[in-house]
Amino acid sequence: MSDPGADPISRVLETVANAAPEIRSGLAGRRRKADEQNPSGETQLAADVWADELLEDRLTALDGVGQFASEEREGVVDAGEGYAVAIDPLDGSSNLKSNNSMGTIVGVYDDDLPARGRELVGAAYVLYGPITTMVVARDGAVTEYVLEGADGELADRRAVREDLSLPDEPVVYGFGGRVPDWTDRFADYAGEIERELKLRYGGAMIGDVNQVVTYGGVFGYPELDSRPEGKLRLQFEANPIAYIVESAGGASSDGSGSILDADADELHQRTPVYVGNEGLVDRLESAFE
Ligand code: AHM
Ligand code: MG
Repeated sequence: MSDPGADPISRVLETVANAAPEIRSGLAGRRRKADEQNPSGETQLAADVWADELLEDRLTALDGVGQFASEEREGVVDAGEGYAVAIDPLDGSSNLKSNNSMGTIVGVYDDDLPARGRELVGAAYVLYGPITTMVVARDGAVTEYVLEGADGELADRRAVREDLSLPDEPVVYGFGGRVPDWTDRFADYAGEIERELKLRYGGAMIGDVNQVVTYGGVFGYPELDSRPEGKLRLQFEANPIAYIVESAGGASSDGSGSILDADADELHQRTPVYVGNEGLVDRLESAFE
């Protein structure tokens, strides 16, 4: 997020940053269910639908954005010529009921969707925690900003961590899914990690990944016995997070290789996700061989 409006990728990232204070302040009145399901079959909240429409309006209006897609809508929206933008408008929105952290995720692909993570040219997440922060990866560098601003005003963005990289000594881990549903090979790996690191798990990937980015460690939403493909979606969640964590010197895996190398066959396809310090992700892959 350098020169305002300098290029389409910056414009996308700035648009998400500018929308963040407004999304945050609009959450309080939108905790009810929306009587609809998203394409993954999950019940949507009013906040999911509202944030999706707000970001669609703003992002499809930008020059240089050719496609828009979201976890909360079925198909790809054609927006003209340019980059493809994939978003998860409110990641971890089930945390809205209990008033815990949530996020917004954005990935900018230089290819038509669905696309491989290697086609990403920028990605970011907003974390609605006690303060609103945004972690942006571009050109191999990761920056954390604090976002402040009132509704309808441009957000004030202050860089608080530049050239962010995962600490060498990992401290925390967080694994999703119900333990009885974990595969044996993942349960064996998790058992080792539990003896080494401290549990930090809040049920919103952005909150949990930000713990890993801050303290070092590993986050996983693993393959499950009932659902070998896990829960998280490749285009909207896994690829952007893998891009950010790898840009911060960490690693990502779907169990066999970097998430960024996974073939993208369907817009809403799911994938197991493991991200964190390289040594911990390597161990996961070795345990799966
Ligand atoms: P969402 O984007 O529909 O909110 O779902 C994604 C979230 C992730 O943030 C989190 O890691 C995971 O779902 C938790 O799932 P569960 O509550 O099923 O354990
Ligand atoms: Mg999500």
